[in-house]
Amino acid sequence: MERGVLITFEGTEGSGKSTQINRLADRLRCTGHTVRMLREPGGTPIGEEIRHTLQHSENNRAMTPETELLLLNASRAQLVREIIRPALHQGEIVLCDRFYDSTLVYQGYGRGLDLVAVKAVIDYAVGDTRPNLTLLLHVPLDVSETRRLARQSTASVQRDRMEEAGRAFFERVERGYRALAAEEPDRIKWIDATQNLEAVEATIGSLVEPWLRVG
Ligand code: Z5A
Repeated sequence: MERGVLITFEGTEGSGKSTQINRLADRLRCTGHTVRMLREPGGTPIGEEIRHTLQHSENNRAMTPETELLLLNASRAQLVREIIRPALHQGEIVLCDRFYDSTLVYQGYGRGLDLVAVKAVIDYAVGDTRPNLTLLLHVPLDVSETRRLARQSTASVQRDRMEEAGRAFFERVERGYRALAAEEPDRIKWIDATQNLEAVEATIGSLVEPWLRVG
């Protein structure tokens, strides 16, 4: 039986997912919880190789949406079995930077793949391993773009194929997130991530609190 908690973070680029996962993990560890931080695609040696293929490899320019869907879910199937299930079994709090909602919105709504087919692939990859809580950090597209450009100007950034889609793609992604949040309001919590870091952190803290069991 699984005793842990799986919390996933979703949202467009630059919405503050990594920042808030780090803050939450620090806070939870200070209060005695065992926390596992993961990211998708990736999170295992196999998954990180898939991530490189999907995002950074010079050989990925001809990748089709179907290949993208299958690679993302190959990475996910590995992550679920190698890390997430054992961690939940040990009673850990698993914080995952993106999970299958990203596939629904990016490959389903964004790339336009058939949502029934996308869901079938996801079901095969994750089985009954589902998030207990999903924190959807929302920023408007302009904010997302501004934060990405600011990062690009300060860091040595690798080319990322996933960022090469046009604005219409990201508008469809945004619509996808709105649709998912409306479909599953108990699991998916919509958070205004244009607030300052501390305000977003406080909102996240209050949403996570009911899921905490010291173990
Ligand atoms: N993808 C997919 O298509 N299908 C899937 O199934 C999965 C993924 C799982 C992964 O990208 C790509 O894969 C992603 C979707 C696709 N592509 N896109 N486009 P990634 O992992 O490389 O990156 P990301 O997930 O898009 O996140 P990110 O760009 O790293 O951003 P973030 O983690 O959400 O934000 P951050 O790094 O914490 O913050 C960004 C900046 O904003 C930083 O300078 C912060 O200091 C600043 N920030 C954060 N919060 C605030 C607030 N509240 N105020 C002001 N400034 C802030």
